[in-house]
Amino acid sequence: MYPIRWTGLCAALLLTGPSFAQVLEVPQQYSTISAALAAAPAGASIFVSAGTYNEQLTWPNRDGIRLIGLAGPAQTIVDAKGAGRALTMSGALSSRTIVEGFTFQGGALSGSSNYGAGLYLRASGGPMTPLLRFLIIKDHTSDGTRNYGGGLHVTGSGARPRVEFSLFENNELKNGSWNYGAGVYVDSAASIELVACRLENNRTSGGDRGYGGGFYHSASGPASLIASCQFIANVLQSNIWNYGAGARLTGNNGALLLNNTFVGNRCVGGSIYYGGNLEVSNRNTPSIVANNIFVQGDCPRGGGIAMSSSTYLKPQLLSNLFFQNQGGDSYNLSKGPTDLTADPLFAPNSYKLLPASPCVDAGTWLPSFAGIRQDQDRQPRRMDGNFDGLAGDGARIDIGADEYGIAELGFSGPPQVGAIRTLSVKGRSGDLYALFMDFARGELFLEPFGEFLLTPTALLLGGGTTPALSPFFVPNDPSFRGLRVHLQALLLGTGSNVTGAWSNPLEGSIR
Ligand SMILES: [Ca+2]
Ligand SMILES: [Ca+2]
Repeated sequence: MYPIRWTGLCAALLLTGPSFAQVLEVPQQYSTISAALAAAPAGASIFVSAGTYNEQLTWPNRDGIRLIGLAGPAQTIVDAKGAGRALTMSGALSSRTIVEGFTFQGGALSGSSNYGAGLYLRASGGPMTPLLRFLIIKDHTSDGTRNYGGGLHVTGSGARPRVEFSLFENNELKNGSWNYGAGVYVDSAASIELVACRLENNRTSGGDRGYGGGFYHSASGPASLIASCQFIANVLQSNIWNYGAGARLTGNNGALLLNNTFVGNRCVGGSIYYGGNLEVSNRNTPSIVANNIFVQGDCPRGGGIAMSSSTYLKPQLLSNLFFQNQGGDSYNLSKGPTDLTADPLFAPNSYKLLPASPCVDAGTWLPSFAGIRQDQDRQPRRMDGNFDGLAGDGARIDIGADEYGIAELGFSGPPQVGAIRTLSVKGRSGDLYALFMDFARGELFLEPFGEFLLTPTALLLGGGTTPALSPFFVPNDPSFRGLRVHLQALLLGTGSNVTGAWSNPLEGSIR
């Protein structure tokens, strides 16, 4: 075990210069998150300590505010307590606007037109492209005539939020003539990047239409990107039409549905039904459905994937895997020539791949896959999972939401001025590793190692052999607070082939 040189961090901070972002603290300086949001200038960071905040948040139309739950979503909870919606964002906000590390729960709407019981994002006066990450969005309910979006509703031309590493769970749309998108609803002018999220046990019940238990998008604008997500046990149980219990992709324009894992999504009851795991029906441009796992879906017309009419455009199907779908793997369309039928071999009690899975290094990579470079457990996509290096198939993307990998980087806690944290690097015993740090994110494919997610000017902090535990120290200077640091380790195999794999990247705001 070798120590990681923290002097590299000090030098880097001196060279780069800290950002001097203003920091507001809840509840130390502001007793409520709402008060801090109202007071925060553009570009400020709001650090929220662990606790339950019984509030309904309205975001100000000022760009670049970062709202960070310091202890993470399990301990930092915004509860609307059934009084209405949990979070409303309306205006023009860029990706410098960040919401990270919260649970949003307990939203409830019951009027005739219910748009987003949990979160509502509307573009107005410009693009709406905030970054939402490490969120739990659960237990929101909408009960009325039009129920559009239980967990999240995205609307307006120019709206394209990126939502990543977040859980949508147990959101419900009830009794509507229209129950669209119990987990996530995206309206026709808007789009979304939904990456490495999990949508589980979202459902519609009663009423006429249940469309999209996990996700619904009827698109006339840009293609949405849905990648590395899990759709698990979402249920449509409306009285007449149930289309796409896992997801429904419809409207004029197709979506990019890449590397997702669908398990056990079900259409229950009703009289007209299509697609347990997925219903797809686009008119002008087809959806691209590649590298997805569709297993154990249940619907009398296509438990795996279905089109509600054979006259719509057939999606482009590439390297998907089907297994044990009740009602058939496909309905109104045929599987693609590179699709597989096989047991995906999930690890016990998870949807991660075992090393012997037929999904490992078996996917198809297309240039249009930009933006899916991390999997469910934040490992980079395109890794050499079978460690056959340049002598074999190199770093190929896996099928499904999980990329199989053995390199893991961990932090004992968020970086803090004047504090020492412990970094852990895991690999096989005796693998060599090198650790890199940066102040920005990048994307660089390096065969045969896969995706490097820092920039070419990242600093080499040190290295050694795995497993390793090493200190990471931030100088005791408050001007470093709010600065974001990014770390990633490269694991180098010691076999005969030249090969290796990148770890998950770590990133955090210095507190
Ligand atoms: Ca791989
Ligand atoms: Ca993984």
